[in-house]
Amino acid sequence: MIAKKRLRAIFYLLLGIVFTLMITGCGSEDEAGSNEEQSISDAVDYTITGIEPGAGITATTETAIKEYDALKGWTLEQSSTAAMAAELDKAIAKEEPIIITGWNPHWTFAKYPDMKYLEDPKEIYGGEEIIASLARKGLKEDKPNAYKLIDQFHWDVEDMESIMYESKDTGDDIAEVAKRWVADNPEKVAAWVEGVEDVDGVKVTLVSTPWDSERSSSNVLKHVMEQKGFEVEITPVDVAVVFESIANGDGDATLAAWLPVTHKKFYDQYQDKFDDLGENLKGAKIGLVVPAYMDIDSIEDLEAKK
Ligand code: PBE
Repeated sequence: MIAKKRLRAIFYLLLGIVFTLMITGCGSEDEAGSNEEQSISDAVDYTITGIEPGAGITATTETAIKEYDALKGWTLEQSSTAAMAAELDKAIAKEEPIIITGWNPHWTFAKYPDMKYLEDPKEIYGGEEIIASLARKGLKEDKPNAYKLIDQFHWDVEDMESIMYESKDTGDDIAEVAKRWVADNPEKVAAWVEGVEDVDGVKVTLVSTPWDSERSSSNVLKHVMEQKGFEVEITPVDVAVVFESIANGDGDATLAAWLPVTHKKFYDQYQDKFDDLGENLKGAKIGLVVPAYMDIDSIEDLEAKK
């Protein structure tokens, strides 16, 4: 009787073991199978979702594709910042993989705090970027008060972001939000206008780029300058045209130069043809960015297209 019970127990134990082995065996085979089928590189079709062709980050990403073996055969899809944001929304909604050209300050990181920059061991995208102000040659002599104010303008990442986020949240135009920011930040503004005399309708052209970051800075400065009596026009153009027009004197100044990496090509090209007034913001950054749910950390974890 006892022997029979023991036999039955052993039988069920063995059955259990066989069954467990079958299940775990199948499971790991399945996983291995799906891993092989779809790498991240394959899943994104060896494509980086980019922005405008005229952006510095577009040129920098073309360089990255040339420099990294892991990016051989990859495509940078160029369209617009809005189209890229729409692709990102779609991918995140479905938890699908996507690789974008991303930067700070930008509202993406407020809307999706779980985004990460891919490590860039070759430092193609550099480390910390600054945003610099440039003035045309002769502005200092022609419009000394404008030059002084532009030279004294600088603020923090948080200031710029607060305008971008508020515009995104409320739907109010950045120009309008910038005006409110100026009213709400009298101490910062006071430091910029220190020693600047009031003028009577002196015209100033600020050349800028179409991104929210530069629309924020340019509109803030425009509003402060108008309070001092300047008449300010903001012209949003491609990065190449920003540098060209400051170099040839068509534009008076810009607050939109991302350095030392993002706009290096243009900076070097026109280097001695403008006054570099130094940074107006520290702590900017560019790179390849992915949602945190993607199991990847470095550009070198990607794979060349076969
Ligand atoms: N950006 C935002 C621009 C500069 C500001 C990083 C997209 C670029 O030229 O790449």
